[in-house]
Amino acid sequence: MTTQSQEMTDGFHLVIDALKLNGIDTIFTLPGIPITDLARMAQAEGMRVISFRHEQNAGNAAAIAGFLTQKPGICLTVSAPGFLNGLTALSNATTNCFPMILMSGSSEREIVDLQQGEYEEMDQLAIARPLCKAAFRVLYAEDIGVGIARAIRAAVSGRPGGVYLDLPARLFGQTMSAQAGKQSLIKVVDPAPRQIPAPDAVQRALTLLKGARRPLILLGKGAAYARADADIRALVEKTGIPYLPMSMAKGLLPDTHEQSAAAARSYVLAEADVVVLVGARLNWLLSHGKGKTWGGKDARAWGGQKFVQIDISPQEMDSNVAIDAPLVGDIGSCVSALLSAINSTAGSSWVKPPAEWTSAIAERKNKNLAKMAEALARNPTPMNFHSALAVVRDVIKANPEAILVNEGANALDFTRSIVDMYRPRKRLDVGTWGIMGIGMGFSIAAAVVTGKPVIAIEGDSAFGFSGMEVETICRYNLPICVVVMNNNGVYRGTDVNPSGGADVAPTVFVKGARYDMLMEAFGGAGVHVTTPAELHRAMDAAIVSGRPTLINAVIDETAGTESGRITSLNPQSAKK
Ligand code: FYN
Ligand code: ADP
Ligand code: MG
Repeated sequence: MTTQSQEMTDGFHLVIDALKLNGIDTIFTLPGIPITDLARMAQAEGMRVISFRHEQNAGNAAAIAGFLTQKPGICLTVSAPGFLNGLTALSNATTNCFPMILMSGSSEREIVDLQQGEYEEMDQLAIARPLCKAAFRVLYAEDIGVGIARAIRAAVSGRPGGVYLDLPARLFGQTMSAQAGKQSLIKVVDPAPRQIPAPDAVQRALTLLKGARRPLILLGKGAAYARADADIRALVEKTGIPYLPMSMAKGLLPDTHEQSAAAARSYVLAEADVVVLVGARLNWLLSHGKGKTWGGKDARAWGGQKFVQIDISPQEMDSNVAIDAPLVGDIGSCVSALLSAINSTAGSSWVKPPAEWTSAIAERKNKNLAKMAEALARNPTPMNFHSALAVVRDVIKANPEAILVNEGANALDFTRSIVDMYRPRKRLDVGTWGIMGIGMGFSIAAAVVTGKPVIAIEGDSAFGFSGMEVETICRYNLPICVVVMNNNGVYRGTDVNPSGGADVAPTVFVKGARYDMLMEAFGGAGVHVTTPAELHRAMDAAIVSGRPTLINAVIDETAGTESGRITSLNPQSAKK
């Protein structure tokens, strides 16, 4: 009997073996029917299994682990409700081009399909399909190897994204001979193949760039993901072209770099004549490449600039405005091809952009930097976003290896422009959707996969979406310092109920809430601060100790603005 069972394997083990064979060593999960034993056995087999309090946070963790490692992050959930909780994260990952695999257990197919009222009945595959890059189901143990190989390839090849893998409960117990099982597994060869750009496309881009008088390079999170850091820096420095980082591309070059045009954003977008997009899309965050932001005559008019777009997805081209020089391929290959072309055809004769352009940018930039320095130097009572974030800026400067997670409205927008980043992939935020709820999931995964300290700057509203995961942070004793920017509400804490009723206004929370005590409840360090000096001490202590810490930073409740810097997207009634 024993010898026979040693020769057998089952669905549980084949899933784990297939993941391990492909170098995947971590699972983000919340155990329950039918995947409890899968989580246990994965841990027994040496995988890191991080167990959360809500699947959406496990899903966000998997997504950002994918972004940080270029391997698909794995989120494992139970059926129907657990699956749905993970689905928001899967969909967000797909929108942001983060590679992840949501693996969910599912209930008995024949009952689900006849809608006979199964436990957690749901046609999960059909629901997931339109919300992710690819969706697969495995019915037989011998197909687990193929299923996982397909999921990995779909997640990381081409434009990365989210993949759903449906694992029916009955699959896990299926047995087969251990040897046949082993042979059924696939070690994926070259899961994210390089995509070399066509030489004529490189020449077209170079010709356009050479004719530019006011060129601009725009770096997006695709550029951060691609890990072509040295070549991207060389491209910027060799050409002398000013660059603008999208929020998660901050730090690809240090924000203090003299060619950074971040503090002259409005000026460069409106004035540039040739713009090179590197892993950034012309979506809402870039005003769709048109309108007044881009020097267009009215809200819908195109500006006069020409675009080079480097992207792995050919379909991204012309999505909003005409792309004059599409450069399709992986960013590493495209940037390196562009660099070689610059070096060989232009050689030492590469002409840097006219001083007229760079000095006009410097002038705008210095004006904004001076204005900012003034705002940061004030020390009002109560503390406001600026005085608190001046501290965060100094702490990041002293700890450039720390990862900054950031969500909220004002807490997001002020942090983005105040806190300089110095290293690639250190700033993780709400991304393409402006989603709230990524905070603790991103923080936990960042700490787990990088081992670096994490600082999460959270609006008090944003924190609420994933706040229960402070227990998870304590349970795994992670070096995460959460700073809750507590201004008593969404945007501000000052709204009043216009009807005069007893309920508070919909944007207002409990005044003077003590989020620090939430962390203390699970054995972490909770600190309540009301001044920049106290905040600085608490953050330094958190970094030195590496202990889970939550700092409740009391911010002037009148300090925020409606929707931060995107007020224009929040319709307001004209009827008062
Ligand atoms: C930038 N700026 C600076 C600096 N960096 N000034 C001084 N010092 C520094 N370091 C200037 C910059 O030139 C701009 O001024 C201004 O500050 C704002 O710059 P920012 O933040 O880079 O750009 P902006 O205009 O806010 O960009 C638009 C955006 C951004 C859509 C890309 O707002 C964004 O990423 N938003 C995400 C919002 C979101 O998802 N929210 C979650 C939902 S909240 P000028 O050049 O003078 O214009 C729900 O309510
Ligand atoms: P941001 O929000 O910072 O502007 P986006 O997420 O909108 O960035 O854009 C990222 C772009 O990068 C996407 O269009 C995606 O196809 C592209 N991309 C992601 N990874 C790579 C890669 N390795 N090579 C080329 N393009 C990539
Ligand atoms: Mg708030």
